[in-house]
Amino acid sequence: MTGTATAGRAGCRACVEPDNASNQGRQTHVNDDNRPGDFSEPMMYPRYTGIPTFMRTPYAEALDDVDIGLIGVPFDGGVTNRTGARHGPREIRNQSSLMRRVNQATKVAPFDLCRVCDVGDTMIRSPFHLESSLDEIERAFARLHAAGVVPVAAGGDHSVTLPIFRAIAKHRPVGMVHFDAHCDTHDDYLGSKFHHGAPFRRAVEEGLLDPHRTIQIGIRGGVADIDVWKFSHDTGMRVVYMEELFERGWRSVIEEAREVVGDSPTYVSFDVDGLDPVYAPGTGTPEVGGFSTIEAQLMIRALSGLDLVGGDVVEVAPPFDPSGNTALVGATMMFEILCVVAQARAE
Ligand SMILES: [Mn+2]
Repeated sequence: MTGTATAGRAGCRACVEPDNASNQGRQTHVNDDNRPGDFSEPMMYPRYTGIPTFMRTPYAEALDDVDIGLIGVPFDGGVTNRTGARHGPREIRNQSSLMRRVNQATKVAPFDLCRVCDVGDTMIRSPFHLESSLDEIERAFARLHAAGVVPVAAGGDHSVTLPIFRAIAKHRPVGMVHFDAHCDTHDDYLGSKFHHGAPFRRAVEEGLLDPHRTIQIGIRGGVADIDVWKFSHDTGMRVVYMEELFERGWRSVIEEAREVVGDSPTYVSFDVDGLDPVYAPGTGTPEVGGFSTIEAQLMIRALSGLDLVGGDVVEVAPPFDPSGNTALVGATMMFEILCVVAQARAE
């Protein structure tokens, strides 16, 4: 097995591995001897078998031996129009069985660099109460953060990134590379400060997100008010509208993104509606004229080397795409984010 992986995977002792007779008494260590028929870890099982954890990683209840936690946030109570993202984590888990161990393009092997586990879903006991749901999400991520576990999350709608920031950015604001069709810096809507169009306005107000270290890429779509994203511009966020990305190309834009976020802690938030709906129709607020899957992959890979402290893929709404393709795309973007976050975590 080739790759830049050097750390050697000690095995995730906290992890509960799916019961498999072939696994009894076997080490979880992955080495160069992997070959078909080697069932030494869940990722080597046939991909249509077993309990569908994220990317076939071991499921962990305890966090003692976890470096990166893949976590689901099944909540869409912040959606302003078409709900469905609460079903995202389950379908992303299902489609993520198609992920493999090594990123062919970058040679990064995230499961060798870090102990990566599926740490389950954030339990939301009061889903009909938006603000207390956000509190519950925050507590789940605070538990990860306290254990030194870096989160790579699957939403859920984009409102969930605010409580993630409340958990991981309390002591210092983070920068952000944000892929989306919308800036999500709107104000109150229908009497609520909290919804999936406003998380980053609230995050700046709460001192969790540094707007000068924030870049928003892929913004487009008709608007009710031409000044709808005024908050982003007024606070100094770098807003890259889709026309600019199209004209300049992904490489130039991502070089600028690296300059914007610099060397300090940075989060990657990937809303699948940033992609053109031909690639990701299963989302609540599709906008035509977006970037492609390969452009997204290249942009995420080009974040390698930044001080990445977490990431998410949000707004996968499986009911709008019964083919499962949007969830496959979401799982793939999650894998790409995992690869660059694992590089950062391993340093
Ligand atoms: Mn969004």
